[in-house]
Amino acid sequence: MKVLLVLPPLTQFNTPYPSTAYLTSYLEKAGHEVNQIDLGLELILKMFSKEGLKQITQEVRKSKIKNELLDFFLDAANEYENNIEDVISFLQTHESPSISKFIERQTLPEGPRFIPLDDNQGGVLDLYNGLSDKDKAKHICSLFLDDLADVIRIGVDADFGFSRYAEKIAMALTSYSPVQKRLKKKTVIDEWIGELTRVNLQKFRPEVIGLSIPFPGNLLGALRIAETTKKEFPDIKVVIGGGYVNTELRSLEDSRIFDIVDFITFDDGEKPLENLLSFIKNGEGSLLRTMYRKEGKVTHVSSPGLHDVKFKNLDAPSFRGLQMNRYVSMMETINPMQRLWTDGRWNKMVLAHGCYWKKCTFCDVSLDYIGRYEPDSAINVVDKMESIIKETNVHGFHFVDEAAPPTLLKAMSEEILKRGLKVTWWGNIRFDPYFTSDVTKLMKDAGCIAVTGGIEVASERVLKLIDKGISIEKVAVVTKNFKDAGVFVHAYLMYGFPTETIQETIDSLEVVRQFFKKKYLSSAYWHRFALTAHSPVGLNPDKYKIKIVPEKISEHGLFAKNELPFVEEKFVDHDMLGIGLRRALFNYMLGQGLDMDLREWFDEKVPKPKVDLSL
Ligand code: B12
Ligand code: SF4
Repeated sequence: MKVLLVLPPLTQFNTPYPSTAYLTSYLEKAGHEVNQIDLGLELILKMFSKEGLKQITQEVRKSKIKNELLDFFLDAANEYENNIEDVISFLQTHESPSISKFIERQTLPEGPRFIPLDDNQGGVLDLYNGLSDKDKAKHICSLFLDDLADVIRIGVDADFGFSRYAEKIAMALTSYSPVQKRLKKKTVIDEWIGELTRVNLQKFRPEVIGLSIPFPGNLLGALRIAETTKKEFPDIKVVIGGGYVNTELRSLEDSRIFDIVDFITFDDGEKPLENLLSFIKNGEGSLLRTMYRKEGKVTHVSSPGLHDVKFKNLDAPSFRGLQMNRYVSMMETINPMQRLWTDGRWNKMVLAHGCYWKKCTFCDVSLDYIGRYEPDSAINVVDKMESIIKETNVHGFHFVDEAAPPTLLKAMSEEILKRGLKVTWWGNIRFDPYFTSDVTKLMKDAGCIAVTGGIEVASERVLKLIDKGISIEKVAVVTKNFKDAGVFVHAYLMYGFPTETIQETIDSLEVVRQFFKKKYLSSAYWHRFALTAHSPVGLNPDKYKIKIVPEKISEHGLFAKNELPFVEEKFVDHDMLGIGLRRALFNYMLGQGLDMDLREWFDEKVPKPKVDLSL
């Protein structure tokens, strides 16, 4: 069958997300004619073109919103329009005759996003001065786009973000009604998504369109594409799948989404989609984890005897059709670890299905994409890397595992070195004691440049409750090993875990301060704990002394279910810590304030740290 797989707006625009690449590779082998497109990238390139900015200018004028940035933008509209294509071309190719013009800072209009650079806020200018000319130009061009993104958010569409579209609507969406309402409203961005859908459907003429929805910030974009398809090309069948669907739509009762979507599949898409294509072609057949509307009711079918393909038997993902050289790199921050998310092109690839640890109590371990652990072999992995390089000509890899298995990383590094393969790579790990100084050095030699991983909390009591299987002392050793090997480390941190006290969060910050001071960490991010339905805490709330607050379900039935509202048995005002924690991290990442009393980061009174840790 003729299938068009689509990455809907908006995920990221420096490199493609890998879901359609995995599905393309599998379905092509099964004999289907498959094309894939990144509509997020197409949208961004349309928006950030001379024509696109002209339309943005008109919309801002029409909006009549009174705002200082919008006034600045309208005054400088010609300069924005005349420079935008030069900026985008430089961020795509990393080459431009205009590099020196950009860094002289006389060419591009400079809005509020340039203030930290002008005022040397947090030492940003000092860090900027240490960059190469190319990186300086990249930073300047990124700030130029950041100002434009603010203009679009304020003057055109509040739902716009570089890596998410209308994410807020998709959060804790128990009812479909807000989406239905939002679909009725059309901003210029929605018009563009519709137009790009039309153009691609006319070009590829598929019988089936598969929309990948990895994150909440892709839901509206995907449904806009679905709506346009159903309205203008009613014969094309619309299928959705992806991380958001796998996590949030499992308990779907509301059938209204089937006005614009024909089928939903859950978990790995290879086998369900293969079966669905033959079901669509023949009007009958067996289905795997597939939902559709039958006689007005949501029906979930999983025929007995059908199974997923073993992960190690899958071929390398195929990025064919996703033109790597059109992706746009951004360097909004100067932190070398943070820029990895938005700068450069990375072949995204999975080393193992699921997580080898699968125990953390806040994590969705009961879901297939975490709970079913199936690693690939080192030889297979490196074969796949070589095959992807041939296709994309990109030698950088982002391993998108939940927590890459340490033994496989070691074996893979040995295999890369044995074959003399020149690659750079990074990915998410668990701070496992297996990462000794020998292993981290080996990884570095094989091209590892950075790792990310969850420390979550730096309190031994809460770490036990989370069942992360690590201790602060061990994390200190592992992060030091990476740092000594020359590998950047980014830590995910969490505050507000049930029963966690303010003292424990403050103690965590003290540990984090010491880690930054020792340069064990290059960057970090503090998340507020969120209770999710498929995590051990969500499945067993009493054990964690919380009560889930029942939600009102609309008369049409439940739409999404993931994040759950809850109350703790003993109230703790975790929220008052958020701003101070983020303020501290922002400064630590710039190497500032590492010797300050950490209570100064907070507006409210907080206790002195009590943690006794000498690193
Ligand atoms: C790596 C990762 C990240 C990385 C990289 C993200 C990126 N842009 O590439 C980072 C750390 C940056 C990240 C950030 C976020 N992430 Co994340 N991330 C992941 C992770 C671990 C792997 C994603 C991946 O590449 N998988 C590999 C691909 C091949 O798998 P896949 O997309 O699931 O596709 C398969 C199936 O879903 C299905 N499928 C996919 N599309 C389609 C389409 C059709 C038609 C069909 C039939 C099937 C199908 O078939 C595919 C092949 O089997 C997943 C969890 C997981 N294990 O998947 C979470 C996950 C996707 N992330 C999640 C979230 C929430 C986020 C954030 C929003 C967090 C936040 N609050 O900021 C951000 C959003 C970032 C963004 N806009 O880019 C959630 C999404 C669930 C939800 N509630 O919607 C997940 C599921 C984890 C979780 N349980 O919390 N993430
Ligand atoms: S949080 Fe990470 S290490 Fe823990 S179970 Fe989930 S994926 Fe595995």
